[in-house]
Amino acid sequence: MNREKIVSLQTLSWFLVGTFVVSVVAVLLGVVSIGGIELFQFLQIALLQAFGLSLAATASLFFFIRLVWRLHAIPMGISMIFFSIGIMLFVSVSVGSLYAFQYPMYVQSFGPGAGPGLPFKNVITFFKQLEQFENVSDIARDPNDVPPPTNVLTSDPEYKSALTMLDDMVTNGTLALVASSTPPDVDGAVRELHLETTEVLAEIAPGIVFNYWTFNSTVPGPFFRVREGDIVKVTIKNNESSLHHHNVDFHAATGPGGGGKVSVVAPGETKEFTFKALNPGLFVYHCAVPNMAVHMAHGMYGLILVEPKGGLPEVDKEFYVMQGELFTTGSIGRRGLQAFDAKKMMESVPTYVTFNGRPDGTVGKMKAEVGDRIRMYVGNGGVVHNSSFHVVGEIFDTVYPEASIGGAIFRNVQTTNVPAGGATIVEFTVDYPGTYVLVDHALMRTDRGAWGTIEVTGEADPTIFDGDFTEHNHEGHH
Ligand SMILES: [Cu+2]
Repeated sequence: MNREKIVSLQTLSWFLVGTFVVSVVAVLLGVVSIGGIELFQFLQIALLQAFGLSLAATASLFFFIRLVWRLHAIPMGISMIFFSIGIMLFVSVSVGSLYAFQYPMYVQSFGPGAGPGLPFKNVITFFKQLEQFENVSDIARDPNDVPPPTNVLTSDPEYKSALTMLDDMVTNGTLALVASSTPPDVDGAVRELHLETTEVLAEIAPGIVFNYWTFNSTVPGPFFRVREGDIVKVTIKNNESSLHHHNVDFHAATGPGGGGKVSVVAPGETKEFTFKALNPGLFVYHCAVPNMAVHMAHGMYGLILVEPKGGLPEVDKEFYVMQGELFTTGSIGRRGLQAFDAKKMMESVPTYVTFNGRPDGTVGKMKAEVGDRIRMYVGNGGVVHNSSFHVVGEIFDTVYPEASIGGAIFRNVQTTNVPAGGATIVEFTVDYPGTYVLVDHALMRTDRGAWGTIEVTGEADPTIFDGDFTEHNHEGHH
């Protein structure tokens, strides 16, 4: 081995080490200059992984160069260069360059409107504006957050004063009997609904952060309640901090795009529109700005109940649960800031399936007493799976299939379908104390987060259920 060769080998090695060190510093400076320390903290796991991978790559390159040198096998090195060129050609020729400059790369869509991929510049903008996003401590909407029936809270001031007057008359004995809680139905009462679209940061689970897009900063958005024949006046505002346009499509509305066409709001903009609630039922509302699936898979969905004239039968408890899906770049349980993964969405493999925005979103929040009649308003934001909705240890004595009101009623149902972009209403009476677990009975999804609990307290009636509740180790791993 001659001296010149050894010198140039050393130079090459130092060059390799130098390149590695410079790249590490450049990446760190780049991250901090784009999104500050906050971005660095969010990305620390990914950065550590990238560091590990490039360390390994540098080391193997170091080894490889020395091997080639020792064996005096320059042609071997050249063949490796051609090997690399060949592989690159193979990968790039089939997908073309059109979708290479977006995130994720090469995701093409044949749907109407824009595809689910984002131009790289949007990704950079997101990182740059990271600190302006609101941090929401709990993204899950409380399942108890159901407004009372419309006849209790009529928006018409004349009805309110008339009801108060009648109530007073009953109290002071002027009037002996009056059904004060059910005013006659009015056609065309005006109901005002307020929506604010926001883009926020919140935890999917401890340490796992996602950029949710929401209606009123929870997932699902607020539960609205109107009555058949009402005039629904919708105000939609897009928060100034948003990076995207949003809108709302009410499945309860009859009109172009369910309101979607007239409600597209740029960041900071507010719009109004009205529709008449012609059909009773429980309806999904959602953002419909292209790419629609992308907006819904960030959390932009909710439910509106159009009560039939005369209302629904009275119950003791009403709960609001909505299934949804999250697609993150990291696999399930991976910590740190998780970017939305359009590729997983296109391939229909959600990372998380949720009840109310996150795994555990409804766990421990729904409570009832033995004897309570429960009604659950259950919706599904999709964007992939229908839900096989089931409450373990209960039977739905009444189901409004597909949330149809005025049509067939199903009796004594174990598991009911909640289509993506649809809903159901189930009713049952809790007869025995305990924790009742609600699931999507396509049970793989339970492990991805699709479950919740209703805790029932009260007297146990052994004629309904009896058994030995002593705990055993039944983990099943042995
Ligand atoms: Cu949107």
